[in-house]
Amino acid sequence: MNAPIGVIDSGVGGLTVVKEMLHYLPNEEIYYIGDTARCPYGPRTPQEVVKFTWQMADKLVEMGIKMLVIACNTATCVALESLQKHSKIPVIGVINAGAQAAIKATETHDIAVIATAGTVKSAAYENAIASLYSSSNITSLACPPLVPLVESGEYMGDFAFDLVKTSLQPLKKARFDTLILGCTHYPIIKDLIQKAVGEQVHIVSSATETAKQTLEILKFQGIERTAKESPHHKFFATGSLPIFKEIATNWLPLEQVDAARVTLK
Ligand code: I24
Ligand code: DGL
Repeated sequence: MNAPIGVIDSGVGGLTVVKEMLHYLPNEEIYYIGDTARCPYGPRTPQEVVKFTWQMADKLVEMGIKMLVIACNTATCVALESLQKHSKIPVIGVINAGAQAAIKATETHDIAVIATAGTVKSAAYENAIASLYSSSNITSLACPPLVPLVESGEYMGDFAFDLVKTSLQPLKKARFDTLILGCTHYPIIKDLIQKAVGEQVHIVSSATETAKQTLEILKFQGIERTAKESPHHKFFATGSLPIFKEIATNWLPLEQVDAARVTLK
């Protein structure tokens, strides 16, 4: 089936999921919406995030997608269930894939999750992990400074490492052998996070796991793209296009990024 896969996010962070999808599903076509005008979702109320997420999903369904991937952790927490319930197409989010991979990776069943305030408050990772293995010991930590750190572009030097160390300080008291990166932006600073928690900790990126799960679902449903011509991905943003295009071009292994402005209502 040659229809595109829809991917939605609060802004540009979901491009970490797109990058993994380009790797694991190179023949699939992707339509992406980033709600850059209203980003970040992390500090918003669940009601707002549900409304915005539905608006993006509706827009992509109108464009004819065959499956929807919610790349934003914060949006997945509050909107996945209702979208799954009311959509005719398969809908997945980043939480379950991350939770499953953590259960596979852990040897002690002690798992830590770092995420935005919204994601931690929803307890979505705890619930997902507990539903897979009920006696897991889970520690969740909100790290509000880390999204702005990545978005500042200054995530390479000593300042960045100090900020990561300070943000993760509360984990020092916790016992865990596996850490889930429960936010779109964290894979970009994975090396700093690994250094801060120690090399012995398994780090699970929800972005990678979601791309792999997308492939499984396409296969299971028999809706993989069969067209031979290379896919033409389309990107949409609610905010500034030049900034969006610059980040996407810089991040994704694509010659051209076809990006347009979209309004949501
Ligand atoms: N990374 C992110 N967001 C930004 C940024 C960045 N600016 C530099 N880098 N800006 O997220 C968000 C601000 N909005 C304003 C409105 O329009 C859209 C952007 C993480 C990127 C995930 C792929 C640093 C940077 C980059 C390219 C790739 C990776 C990266 F420029 F971290
Ligand atoms: N995309 C969000 C997430 O994965 C991070 C940025 C935001 O707060 O909107 O939770």
